[in-house]
Amino acid sequence: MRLILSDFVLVCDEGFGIIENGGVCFDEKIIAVGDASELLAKYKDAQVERLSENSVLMPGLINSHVHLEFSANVATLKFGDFMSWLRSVIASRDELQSECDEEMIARTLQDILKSGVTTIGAISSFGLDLAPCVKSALNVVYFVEVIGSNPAAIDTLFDDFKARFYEAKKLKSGSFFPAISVHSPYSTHPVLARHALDIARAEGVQTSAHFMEAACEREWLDNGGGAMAEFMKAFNPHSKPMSSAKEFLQLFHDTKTLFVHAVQAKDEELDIIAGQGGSIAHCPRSNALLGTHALDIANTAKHGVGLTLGTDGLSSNISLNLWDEMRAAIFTHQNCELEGLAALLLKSATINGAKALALNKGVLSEGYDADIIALKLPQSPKDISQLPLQIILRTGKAEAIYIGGVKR
Ligand code: MCF
Ligand code: FE
Repeated sequence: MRLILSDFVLVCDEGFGIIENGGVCFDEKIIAVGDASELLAKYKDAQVERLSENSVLMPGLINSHVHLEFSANVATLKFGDFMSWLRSVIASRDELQSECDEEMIARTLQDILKSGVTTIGAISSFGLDLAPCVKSALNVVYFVEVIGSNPAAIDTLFDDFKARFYEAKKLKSGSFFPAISVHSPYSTHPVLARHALDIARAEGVQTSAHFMEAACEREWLDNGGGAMAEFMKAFNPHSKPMSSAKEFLQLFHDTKTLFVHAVQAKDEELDIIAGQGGSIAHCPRSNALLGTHALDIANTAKHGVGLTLGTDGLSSNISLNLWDEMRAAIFTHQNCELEGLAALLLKSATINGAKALALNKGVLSEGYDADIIALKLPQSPKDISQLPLQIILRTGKAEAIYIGGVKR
């Protein structure tokens, strides 16, 4: 049993409690959180460590959406416009895949861990990331991707998906959770999506989908027009949207799905997501680099949709550091009140991420998994109400990391 004491403890519960001169007592689970002197008096057998000045303890961060298999991208993919990006992905997917090996993914996972992220939601398109994810100290919710729109190829695509999913299922553990991702409404045939989601419900695994990422996706699904239509019609002049946005969401009934991006989602679609108990993965830097719009985070909150935070892959980002992502979000959402925004971002990266991924994590409270990070600020803010903001502005890595109570 360890007892760690710090200047500040960020509980990351619903009320976003902050304890000054606090501590956390834990083994593999959290035993108690509270005032330092009270914990010292109560847990006399604990191995005690007092962190240095300006220290913060908080739950390990959760990056709810990342694509590790695209980690070789630096300047191969075209940024700035969603359709140009998509074309460049299709042109360079094989090249990027061949440049990325298990070693690169293992290194990427290690960097993610050192930043203070203890859990990721990883989209797996090919299965290249399976072994490194299983071996990693990180908790990984491993979303096996199903994708493909050609009706004639549904059986083959489904067989390939099933092979990847059941391979992952064999490796399920206390830190590796197989899950299912339906790529998107424009890329995945609804029959294929339905089959995959039947497996998700039968196996009781988490689900995710890219949804309403770009204005051209909106236009294509709503009326079969726009820049995405031009792209689709180059393959097949008779192509039509495979489902409406609403029909796509309805495929996810009886699942609590993590919908990624959703910057173009309409109010009624947010209501459907909220009604299903789903969440949104917000990836602000990906949205900026692919020329889509900033998510209206006040509106998602108004509709009762839980907000989580993701970096997306290096396919649409310059780092997989979730602190960088939070800082970018601070500069993106200039219409939000700053201190409230900082607290919302930290909740998105902890409690909300854990809820969306159905994990007993993300909060420093009795009974939760002891996934804990220690941070060190250059200076403590004079006014404690600025602490969440200062943490986001000043942190790039964790000083110490515990996963399931084990120091990493
Ligand atoms: O989230 C970003 C942008 N939107 C969609 N897909 C991806 C993103 N980053 C990587 N992807 C992958 C996706 O998983 O790129 C492929 C899929 O395998 C795009 S579809 C040809
Ligand atoms: Fe993505």
